Amino acid sequence: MAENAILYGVADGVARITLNRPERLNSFNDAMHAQLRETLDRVKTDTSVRVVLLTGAGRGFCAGQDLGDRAVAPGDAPVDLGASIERNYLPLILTLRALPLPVVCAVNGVAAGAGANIALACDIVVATRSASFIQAFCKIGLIPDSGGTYWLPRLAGAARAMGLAMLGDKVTAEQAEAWGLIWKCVDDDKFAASVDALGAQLAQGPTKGLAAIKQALHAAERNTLDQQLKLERDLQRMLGYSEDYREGVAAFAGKRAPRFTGR
Ligand code: T3D
Repeated sequence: MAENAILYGVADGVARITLNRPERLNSFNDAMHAQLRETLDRVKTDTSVRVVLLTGAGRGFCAGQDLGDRAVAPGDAPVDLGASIERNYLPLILTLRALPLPVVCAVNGVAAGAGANIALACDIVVATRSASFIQAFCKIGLIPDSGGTYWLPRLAGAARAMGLAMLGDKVTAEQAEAWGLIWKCVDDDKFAASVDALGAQLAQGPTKGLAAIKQALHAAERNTLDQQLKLERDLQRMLGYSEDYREGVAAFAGKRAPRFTGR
């Protein structure tokens, strides 16, 4: 592949993945999707990785699909967008959700279209105060994809979901935080340090426990109370056997900070 559309590096347990097509606001073409898939496959097999950090290069996070690859005009032959979703966006979202690791999205600028919803698919979303979120789909006659119709009503409520999806208004990072779409927004000059600190905190955390939290909270979206209580029992049983649980209790008793190893 000619361009390095994805930058990747692992340091101190943090795998940093950077969408790298800044001149197109990191919008996705097929090559970038393929590189991201390969990168996530590497993450899955690298046992040193304890947290994934997804961000964008330049002034934007991601503007969704590269519309330069969709150069259609009235009267042209129809295109099958379902094939694109099936091949690229659908597996990407499912992969991010299924990774047994915390996935942090550091939204460094505008997140539009699928870019906004890829961010919302991550476990913890931190945005720089000047960032924004735009459900741009309605402006080109489409629906929010990449889980947009799933996240928006769950995170922001039905009324805001409908307004956001039908109007495509820009939501500031502050508003996104106030509406519960994201974890928090951070002043631009403190953003990099804050993201690094968050990555370090999660990378030093009890990795199995964090993965179980992710699994349980996602399962709660479809489970009955009875099913959820049983899942909590099963996960707690599994975690009770972990080295990190023993370390956590010993650290508490010893009045010291725990040294979790992820085992
Ligand atoms: O097709 C399928 O596979 C189905 C799946 C679809 C998923 C989707 O994501 S559909 C939605 C696609 N995305 C959009 O509709 C967003 C389009 N972009 C924008 O609305 C605006 O660019 C932004 C609101 C995101 C940012 O606006 P602004 O004013 O800050 O920047 P800009 O000037 O519009 O963009 C800067 C450059 O990036 C510009 O290039 P230029 O003129 O400097 O050469 C612009 O054309 C380019 N760019 C921005 N977004 C895209 C893009 N180029 C290609 N595709 C884009 N999505």
